[in-house]
Amino acid sequence: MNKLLQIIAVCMLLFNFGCESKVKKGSKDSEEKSVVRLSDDERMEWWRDARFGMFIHWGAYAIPGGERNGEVCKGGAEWVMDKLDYTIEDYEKEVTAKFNPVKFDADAWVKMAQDAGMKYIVLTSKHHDGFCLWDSEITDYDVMEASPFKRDIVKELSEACKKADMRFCLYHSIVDWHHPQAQAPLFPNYNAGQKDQTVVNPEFPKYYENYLKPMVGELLTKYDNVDVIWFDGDWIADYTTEMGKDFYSYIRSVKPNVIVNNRVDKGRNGMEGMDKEGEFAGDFGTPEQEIPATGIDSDWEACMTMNGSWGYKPSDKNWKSDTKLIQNLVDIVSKGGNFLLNIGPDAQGLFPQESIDRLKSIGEWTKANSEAIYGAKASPFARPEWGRYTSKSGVVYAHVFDWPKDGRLVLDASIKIKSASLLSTPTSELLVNTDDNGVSIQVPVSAPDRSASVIKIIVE
Ligand code: FHN
Repeated sequence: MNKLLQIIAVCMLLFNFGCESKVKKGSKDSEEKSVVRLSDDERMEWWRDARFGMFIHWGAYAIPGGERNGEVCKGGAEWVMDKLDYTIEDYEKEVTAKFNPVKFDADAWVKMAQDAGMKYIVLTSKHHDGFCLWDSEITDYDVMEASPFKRDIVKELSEACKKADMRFCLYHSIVDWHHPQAQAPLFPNYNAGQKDQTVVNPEFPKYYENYLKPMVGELLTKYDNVDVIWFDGDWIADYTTEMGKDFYSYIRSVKPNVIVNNRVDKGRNGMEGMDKEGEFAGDFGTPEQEIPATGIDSDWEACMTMNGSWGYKPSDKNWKSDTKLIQNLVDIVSKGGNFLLNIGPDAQGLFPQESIDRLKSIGEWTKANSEAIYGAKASPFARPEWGRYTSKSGVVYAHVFDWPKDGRLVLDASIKIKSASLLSTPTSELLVNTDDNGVSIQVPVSAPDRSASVIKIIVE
């Protein structure tokens, strides 16, 4: 009997049964080993097709909403710590220690993004105030230890995205006003390092190596569906191009197919969106609150607020109209970019009603016109006076913002039209006229859509 047991034991060892080092099917180890390193074009493919994403600026700064003792801060409310002169201790006590957004519902957020036609969500895991929205092993200044909320927000949103087949991405600030080795000692002007590039914290390299870098590693391993890391705060002199390049290759070594924005390095000219000439790390440019005048022959994403603030700021009533936001989306796609539209949820975890209303009407438009946006490319034709063109192979989409009063839509003469129809009613073909004055399409008297009516043109 003993002999039989010995033989079984030897066999088990030989065939690795029950051996701990064996990679179990479906385990994390096996996933890591089976990751195929995609080419850059393959890696960027989903992002290029997606065209439209939701930026979410959320943190404890939603509590003051840009106001302190009756004073309203200028600009974004997420800057309140710097703008309204909180000491670190005051901010911890008056802001983060009160963060308890009990109405936060990750599934509801994802649904609103999805209904609006957005294909990815970028959540602020840490903004410049340094407060972390996940359960971190690296710091106590997180939602679990420093706030009464004690729910891992990154985890809840990551899981909600997984369930809904929504791409999940994280914004992460290089600047940190709370960490003593970053810029914190500069109270009351935490942002001094942006204006004066001689202002540095000599300890910053330690913050980079022992805090910032492992933190992003933690996010990438703890939440396995992070598809983009969106950096910000690259402008301080403490952060160097060597760090940027090291950071980029570290991130790709942890997760080979993740996409990283250009603010991981120091390629931008000041606060400009696109990189200057040179060798810089990063996969896409980041124009902010602006749309480039013309198309750009590289990947880019314009991020924009709906009012003037990234973080929740109830005093800011300067909301862009739904038409403006829809036309911005079209404008951006017609120039080959992506649109990352921001929401600043309130201190309870709810989207502002003004944002909800806009998301709803954007969603109605994207649903009806999805074909002309997702996977669409920049137009090869000059920008028409009445709107924009987007294109796909063999098709040009005319997005008409200003509907012609005479019922005659004049097109670029170089478009060789096979047929044209309204995207909303594809069965009724529109009459095409080609004469000495160029090419035009006969359109109905009134615009089918008040924001942008789309005409699908099959080309030769
Ligand atoms: O300072 C931030 C700002 O608060 C916000 O996060 C935007 C989003 O792109 N970026 C910074 C300024 O460039």
